[in-house]
Amino acid sequence: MKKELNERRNHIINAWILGYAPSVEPEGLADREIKEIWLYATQLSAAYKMFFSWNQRSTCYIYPLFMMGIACFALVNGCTFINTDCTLKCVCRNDQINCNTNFRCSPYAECREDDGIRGCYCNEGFKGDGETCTPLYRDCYDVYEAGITADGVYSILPAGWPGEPFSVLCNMTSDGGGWTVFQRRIDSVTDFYRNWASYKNGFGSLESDFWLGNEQLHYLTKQKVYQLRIDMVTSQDSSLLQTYPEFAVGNESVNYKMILDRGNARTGLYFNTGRSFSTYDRDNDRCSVYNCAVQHRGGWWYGGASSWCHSCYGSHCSNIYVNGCSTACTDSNLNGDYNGGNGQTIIWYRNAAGRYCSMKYADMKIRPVT
Ligand SMILES: [Ca+2]
Repeated sequence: MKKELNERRNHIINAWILGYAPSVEPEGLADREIKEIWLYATQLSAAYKMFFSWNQRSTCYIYPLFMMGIACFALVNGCTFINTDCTLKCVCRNDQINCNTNFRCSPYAECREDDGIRGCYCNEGFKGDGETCTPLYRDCYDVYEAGITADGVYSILPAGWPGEPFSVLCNMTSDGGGWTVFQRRIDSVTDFYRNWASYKNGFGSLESDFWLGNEQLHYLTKQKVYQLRIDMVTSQDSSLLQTYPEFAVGNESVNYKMILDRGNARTGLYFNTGRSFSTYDRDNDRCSVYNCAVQHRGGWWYGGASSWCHSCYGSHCSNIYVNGCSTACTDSNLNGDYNGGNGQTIIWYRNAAGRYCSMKYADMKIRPVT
């Protein structure tokens, strides 16, 4: 019995040494030990083939050992090898091979051959050994600083962010680039009349309309001092630009309160500064009569001067109806209905004389103050 076992074992091992795994499980392998050897040899054979060629251009060398009936590779100089699909990594220490069959590439890495060496290589924008990859960038400005100057979607990980890296849209063209875009309106496809959780975590598509998420915005803006830039196009095709020297968003416990240095601008967000965020299911505005997010059809930092929030919101408040886009809680709301009616559309405060209504394009973006 012992002799027979050894013969089977040698058959398997010899097949493996020749560079191929026995493709069909040999008959009569009821014995648990032999079966394990076969499985092991199958797993290692791909690695063997690769390392045969690798060996020719490396100071490391390999040779088969037979220890306790199990064939293994030995490498010197602490070399490692990884099999074809990067599911097996073997390391040599003290002439002993230790193989990790649980080895896997990071979700942010690719299994490939690079310069003749197979392994896990972190995706662009990540760094690490391939098994663990962490993002290089905390915001789009980091991406820009790394020499990547094409507009597009990149993966970032803001400092302290508790979750996985997430994708952001980077604007690399406006005023030199490096802007992390957190809001955009292009068309009416995406509904912005959403609840608290939706605004908290973000919604929409980075390819078109979206809100990045209040959580993301909070973690982003607490990293550094950020400036805010808003580009818009009115329904009459006029381009508008508004910048603010400082912008930040608090955490959820303060209802994502917006902190803004309004600079000299008495337009746009002037009266929204310092206000909490509200949605139709979370009323944090200063109006006791109704929920401004319901009135204005979108999550926003509602609030204004103390005289705002008119209890007579409706047909009798002609004094607050300006330019056909009446509003009761806010001078500006870029998250209103794309094609909304009075008070419910995308509004931007222009000056004492009125507002821009039904903006056809808007985006909001931040960049560190340097
Ligand atoms: Ca209210």
